[in-house]
Amino acid sequence: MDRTFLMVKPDGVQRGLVGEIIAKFEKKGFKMIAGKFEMLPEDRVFEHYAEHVEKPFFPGLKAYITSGPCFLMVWEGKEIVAVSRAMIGATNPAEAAPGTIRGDYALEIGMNIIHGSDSNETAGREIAIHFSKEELIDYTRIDEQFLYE
Ligand code: DAT
Ligand code: MG
Repeated sequence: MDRTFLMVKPDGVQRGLVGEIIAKFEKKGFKMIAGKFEMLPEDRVFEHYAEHVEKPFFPGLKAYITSGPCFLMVWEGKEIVAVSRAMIGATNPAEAAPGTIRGDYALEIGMNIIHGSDSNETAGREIAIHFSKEELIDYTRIDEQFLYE
């Protein structure tokens, strides 16, 4: 089954959106297999955003992402990487479609509420940065027989 790394960023936590965001993915039928609430340590910020470290917005991004606690999760389900990216919406909330998380709850690119991995390869990399194998819980959701044919 496909997996992805999702993280409610400090603005999402501060604005009380963690529960609502989890509910969206739960109701879709995806399964949370790991979750933790923490301040991101600096070394993991550099690893996580390796592709952006040299970009002009990185100092602001680093300050924002370490400004408060985040809620980090691993989720599992059919084609979850593409589907969760669609549910999250465009990087710039001003361009994100209504109905998406960023489209409904955010205004600015520098505070866009949630992170989601952008490919299966990225998901594997990001899960390994933030979670140990022991933290990923293998279990069956009781409604799986009505979600998968
Ligand atoms: P996404 O989070 O949609 O995968 P990304 O990987 O291109 O987007 O960028 C990571 C984060 O960096 C993004 O959520 C917000 C910030 N960011 C990206 N481009 C930016 C820009 N031009 N100005 C300010 N922040 C930016
Ligand atoms: Mg990205």
